Amino acid sequence: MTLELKNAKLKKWVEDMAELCQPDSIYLCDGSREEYNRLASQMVASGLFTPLNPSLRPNSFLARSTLDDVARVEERTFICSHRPEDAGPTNHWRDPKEMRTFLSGLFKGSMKGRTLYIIPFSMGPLGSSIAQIGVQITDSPYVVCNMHTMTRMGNPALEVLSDGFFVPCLHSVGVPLEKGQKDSTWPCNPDNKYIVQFPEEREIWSYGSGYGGNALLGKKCLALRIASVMARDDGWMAEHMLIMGVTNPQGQKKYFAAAFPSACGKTNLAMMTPTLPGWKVETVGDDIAWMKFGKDGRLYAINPEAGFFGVAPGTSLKSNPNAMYSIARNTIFTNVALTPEQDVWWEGMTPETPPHLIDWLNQPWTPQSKKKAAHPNSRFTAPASQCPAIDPDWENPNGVPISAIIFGGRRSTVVPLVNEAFSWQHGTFLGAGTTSETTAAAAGAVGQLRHDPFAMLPFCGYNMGDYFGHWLSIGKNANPTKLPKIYYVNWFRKDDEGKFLWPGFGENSRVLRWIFERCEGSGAAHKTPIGVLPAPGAIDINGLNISEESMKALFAIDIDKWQKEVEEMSNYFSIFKDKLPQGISEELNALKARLKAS
Ligand code: SAT
Ligand code: MN
Repeated sequence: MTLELKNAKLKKWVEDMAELCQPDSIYLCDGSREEYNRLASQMVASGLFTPLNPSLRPNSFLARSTLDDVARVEERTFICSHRPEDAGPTNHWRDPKEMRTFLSGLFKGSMKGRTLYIIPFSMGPLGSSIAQIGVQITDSPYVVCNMHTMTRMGNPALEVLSDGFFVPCLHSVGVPLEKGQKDSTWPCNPDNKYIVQFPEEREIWSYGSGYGGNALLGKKCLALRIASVMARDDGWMAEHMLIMGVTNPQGQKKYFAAAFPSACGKTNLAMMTPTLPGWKVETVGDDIAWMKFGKDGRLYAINPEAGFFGVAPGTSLKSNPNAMYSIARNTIFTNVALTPEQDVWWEGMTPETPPHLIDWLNQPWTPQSKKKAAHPNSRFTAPASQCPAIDPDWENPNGVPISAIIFGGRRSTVVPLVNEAFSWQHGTFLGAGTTSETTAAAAGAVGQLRHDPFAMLPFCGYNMGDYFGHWLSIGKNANPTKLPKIYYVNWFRKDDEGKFLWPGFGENSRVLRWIFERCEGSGAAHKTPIGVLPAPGAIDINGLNISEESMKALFAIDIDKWQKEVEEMSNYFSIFKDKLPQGISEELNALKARLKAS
């Protein structure tokens, strides 16, 4: 092999992995447009990419996966820390030595008949002191093209790497090809999926899946699971959060970061078109935030990604016009439906359902069909730079200063529209107590209530109890006046008939406005047992067709239900045993006492 790799560790790793995986050829990605086009043409030829109508959606493609490779697989995701207690009760742990031996067996010869692609990539603006370099080895050209959009990759990343540190990310779809064996259009190995993180070694091995967070290893595996461990060790934060700039009619601007579980509307919130006159929202990121303290003592965030890997269903010109413009060209769609005009379609995209489609499984479809035309977790991969609402500072290597952190989930009952934490410690408790109804972003049942602390349940690379502790220590070591204020929101509360009480989408600007005002020291509020809620009338509902009764219901605090909630929470927290930090127990007890006294 005569690869020009001046980083000795990289050269050795590539050589070792090539020897293990036995690919037919090896290719070092340069990150160029030409390279993307070439691989896309190859995938068109292989049948994996269907080119879309260039006059409707230039330079865009549809990919279809198989039925058994449509989402992240949390059951097959492992944290292989040296000690099981460092993975903690919310992760699947395996002994790193045993796992390495096992994986080496799986990967042996796994790339036979395929090309091994080397993708050097930067998570974060090239050269930013907050960014990290990874190198992914993969045998999937689909992954390479997605990484082109989702990261800054190829020669520029290799230059930044120089002879420095990188996170090795090994990926194979797990389908070696014997001589003459015909490839399937979406090769994967559904019975042998392994998404494996070695946190201490900062290493990732992923086998058997070609989909999303299982295969684009810069995203959940590096930017969250591995980065959360780096952040713990080095005093920063790697979070499952969107980052947005909010400007008021006077032209003042603040940045918020917000954590919601997968498929709970982070992309919609990050790109929102406010209905409140004169307010503006700009997008820094829609999924992940890395935050470090600046010299001025404030917390600064970067978006480590360069693209959006967003949920397609429900996205429309009405719900999220900025997303629709972002995906107007240069976009890879995965598992959506195809129209007779060779454009894409999904449930909720247009007011009217087209009479004839080809569904995501490549079958003819009509509105009479029982199944959905697009898979509920179908996705678009689009360059962030194409978003009309992209923030001018989205690639600022120093990040943007964060004034508020927002948590939320899908809760049809109990949890009010918005709630402000009394303090950083109380806010940490609110984050730790995040619960949400499950979505199609992960394999498994949909709509079941589960604890998802900080929306990080599937993404925390270490013991979640220690992660709570890390949040508390961030607060203890900071100047409290410089720390972001913390909020908990719930757009999804329903009335007794099961109808959403709050219109959501652009109307959420009304809640953002209150948060903005609170950060300024204004915004009327009153203390309740669960936190600081807007005073009646403090949320601007001018021009909104909502009854007073609904507004009351949105903020109702049912003490009995909260007492049950607390009981349930304390059961949940008991799984962390002695890893549950004192700050969290203190807040739990304080909440109990406040509820009792009310
Ligand atoms: O498939 S991904 O993990 O990238 C998307 C998500 O679940 O948030
Ligand atoms: Mn996500």
